[in-house]
Amino acid sequence: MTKSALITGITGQDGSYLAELLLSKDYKVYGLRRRTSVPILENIEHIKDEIEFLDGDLLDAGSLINAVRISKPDEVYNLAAQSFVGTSWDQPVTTGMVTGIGTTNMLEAVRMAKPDAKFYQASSSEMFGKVVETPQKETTPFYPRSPYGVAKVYGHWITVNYRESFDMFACSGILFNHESPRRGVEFVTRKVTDAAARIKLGLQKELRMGNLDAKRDWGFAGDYVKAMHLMLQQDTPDDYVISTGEMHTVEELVEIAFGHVGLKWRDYVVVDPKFVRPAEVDLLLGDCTKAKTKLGWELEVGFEQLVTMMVESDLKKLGKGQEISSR
Ligand code: NAP
Ligand code: F7E
Repeated sequence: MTKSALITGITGQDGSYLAELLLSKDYKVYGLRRRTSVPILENIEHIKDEIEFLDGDLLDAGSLINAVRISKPDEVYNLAAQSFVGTSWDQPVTTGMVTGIGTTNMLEAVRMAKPDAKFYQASSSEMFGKVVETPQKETTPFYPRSPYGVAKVYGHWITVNYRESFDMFACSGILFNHESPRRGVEFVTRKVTDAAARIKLGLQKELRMGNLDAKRDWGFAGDYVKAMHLMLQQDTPDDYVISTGEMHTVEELVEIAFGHVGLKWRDYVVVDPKFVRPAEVDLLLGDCTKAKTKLGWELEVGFEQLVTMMVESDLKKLGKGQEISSR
């Protein structure tokens, strides 16, 4: 029988890859979409006719109950969030409400309208923040370093709590940074690949950056959404770290992106205190042994391949005159 899934955050990077994956598996896909003055459909333009959109917002509990009632989903993927760490210092309350309390609103909607639906929560490696051990795994204590990280810790524990309180099939995927050509341009990978392409094409002169020493474990979003789906195909709910197990600095990222278009990054990159965060997460490195062993999850795209894929995509978009507003 055809399964159905409700995805919140369908217009975002992960929502678009997950929708593609589920459609390829013959799911009926419902997407929760909030009202915007102009439609934000760039990431899902190619599949929008195959998705049934439901209006709603994580801050509006009634709209979520309604969406679950209409879709009667077998699986719910809660991907919606205020997901940019930088903005979480400028809008800590919104971030706490959407990224934290929004998770409770979604869990309550499922509990009331379709309690046997399997639930996925988009937890984050940002919960490890100022890391207390390396590499980080499912048992590593949390030490969030931003309002975003704090909100995600809340979302994580409320998901665990609903699993334990109401016997719901609720899983948290603790995903490390994952990127793609569909990544928002404010995140460091896409900011760099977009700038390398613009500078190459003569559309930009320099790139202003924050901390080049930060280290991250970066993977490809297309690989990571497969792990989300696998978590909900298990017999019992659990939490899993999803990562590559490889760490690179922001400087290495810049070097690969600029090198790919034949430019020396030092000629263009300027460190600007404006992009240095009030509290930094210096390094993140995940141990995903549990996901590999229990889910049989495997990575396909490596770091260099990811960065060059993104630069190529940006060159193509800009070459076609598809301008992305500068930050
Ligand atoms: P993203 O591209 O920023 O997408 C976020 C989505 O949430 C968008 O569809 C956005 O809709 C929606 N949204 C925001 N506020 C909402 C609200 N109040 N009500 C309903 N929808 C709302 O994020 P992503 O990279 O795909 O990440 C997906 C999830 O995984 C997020 O929860 C993120 O925090 C988490 N995560 C991401 C990573 C990563 O490296 N990408 C790692 C770990 C965890 P609009 O289009 O209308 O803005
Ligand atoms: O920063 C440093 C910055 O904004 C990565 C989100 O998806 O992954 C993401 O959060 C690093 C940080 O991602 C610039 O200081 C230097 O150390 O790309 P980012 P993030 O903060 O790691 C986690 C797992 C999530 O859950 C989040 O939703 O890069 N950095 N210079 C810079 N970062 C940005 N954005 N811009 C700079 O100019």
